[in-house]
Amino acid sequence: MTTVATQPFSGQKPGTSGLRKKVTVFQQPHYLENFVQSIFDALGGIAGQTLVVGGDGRYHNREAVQTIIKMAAANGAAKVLVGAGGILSTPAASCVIRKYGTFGGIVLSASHNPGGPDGDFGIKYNIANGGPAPEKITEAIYAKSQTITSYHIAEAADYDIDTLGSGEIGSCRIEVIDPVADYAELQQQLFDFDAIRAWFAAGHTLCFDGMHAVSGPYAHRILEGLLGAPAGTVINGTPLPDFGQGHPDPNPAYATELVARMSGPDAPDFGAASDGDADRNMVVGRGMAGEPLLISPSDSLAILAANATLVPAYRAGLKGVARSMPTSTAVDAVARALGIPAFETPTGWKFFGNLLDAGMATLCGEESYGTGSDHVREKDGLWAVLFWLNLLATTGKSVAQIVQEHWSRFGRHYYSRHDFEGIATEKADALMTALRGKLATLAGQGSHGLVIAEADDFAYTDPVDGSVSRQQGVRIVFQGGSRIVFRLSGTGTEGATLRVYLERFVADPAGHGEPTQTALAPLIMAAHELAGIGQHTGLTEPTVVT
Ligand code: VG1
Ligand code: CO
Repeated sequence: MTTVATQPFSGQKPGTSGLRKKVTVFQQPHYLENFVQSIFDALGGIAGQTLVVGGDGRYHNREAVQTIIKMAAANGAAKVLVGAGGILSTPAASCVIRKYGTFGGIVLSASHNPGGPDGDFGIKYNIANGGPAPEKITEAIYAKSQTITSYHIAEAADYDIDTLGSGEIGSCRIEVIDPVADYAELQQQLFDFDAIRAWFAAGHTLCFDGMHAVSGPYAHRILEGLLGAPAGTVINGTPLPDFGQGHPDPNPAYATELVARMSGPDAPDFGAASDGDADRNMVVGRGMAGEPLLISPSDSLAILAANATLVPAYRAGLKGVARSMPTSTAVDAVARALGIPAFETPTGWKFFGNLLDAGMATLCGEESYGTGSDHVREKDGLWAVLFWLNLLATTGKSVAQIVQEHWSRFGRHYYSRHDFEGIATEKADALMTALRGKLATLAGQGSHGLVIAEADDFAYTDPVDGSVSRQQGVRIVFQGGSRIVFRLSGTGTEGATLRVYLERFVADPAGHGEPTQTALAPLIMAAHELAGIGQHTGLTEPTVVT
């Protein structure tokens, strides 16, 4: 066990979901070590504790796992549970932390960001409830990283992380665990596996795209193994360190192979994709005239909430629902009908943890293809797919039928996100500052046939611990309930990304058949005008539309 002298690196500040930087940044000597020691120090040390470690298998994952287990040992941890091969999806890590009651866990992932030697790497800390560390802790980690002078590490040979079983580094027990088993067991307690098995046996079909990322092993074992879906149901199901040079972000822009397979008359009944660390989900049905039916994540959350009692785990009903502020208000309409509370939180899963722990919410979701429940404390991609499969199997309906019936009952919330990527940070900051500067004067103003009812900069007071998070996004609400939200991404590693979120509610089913971008056209124009996107960034069109 040695202590190594070091100096702080600037910028080790966790964003929306952990610390994300280029792989080359993490490869600098002491960079990862500094951050890991800062985590341990911010927690008041980890002597005698048990930690979970694993990641999404991206480039540099295995090296980072070795560093972390040696540092855990040198910092006096009693035990480290490591996913075999260094693999643990984000929801599986959450599951393992909870199931074994560990002190916490370290998840290595940059989620939907591309991987490989020139790609991104990331690290985040999850607390004992299995969820992302709250801001109080991430701020303490950052503070430690700025004053660090040394770290502890075992000078040991690399540990064999590919063989299940236990051994030790010094007096620290290292247990290499099956990364899928505990997660698969949990899912079987939640859903009606018999009904889903029967649905597949009756010839229904699914295409699940693992996008060469970490959901593959989970999807193979659960869908093709436990549920008897035919081989080939899971595509791109072997995790690769560079995700096959793809962008493991399950949305219409990047899940192009899935969208192609869901097109045409022979498309499977249901399609889904998951991201780098398997916490996101995109769900697709068979649409009309060979078009894929892309379900907006906000709608998916609302539909799962409205139908939750068809699933064994939620048969007794939901305690409440929660969504991030930019997520559409579709789920709020369901909550009103069910007579349960709906919470609006800042972007990022860490804000759901307290609501779930306190039993105030059962289902949570974000517009960024993230959905989850109180079964773990992370969003969970495959869980959402199993939830949909359970609904399809139990109702005997098609995806399109379920979606249409939902809109007829609750109205349709047209929704889209426009991203403007690669903006110089100063320009993006100037845009947000200018927008914030005029918020007070916006109410009553008109724009493209819309009248602004209210405008503010979203601040959140956690109803459980009273902590306050400010400047979480500018929201502009129009008369009639349409909304535009502006915020800057907190997960990127280069420049800034402006996210513009657009929502329009249409109650009358006669108005539910428009293409989304057409239905939102006046809002899109208003967004450009209000924020001066072109003047500030030089971009007249978004780089990604989801
Ligand atoms: C994005 C999404 C946010 C999500 C976060 C982490 O953050 O918008 O909803 O919680 O990614 O998801 P941002 O700050 O870039 O908008 V993941 O699957 O990347 O861990
Ligand atoms: Co993710």
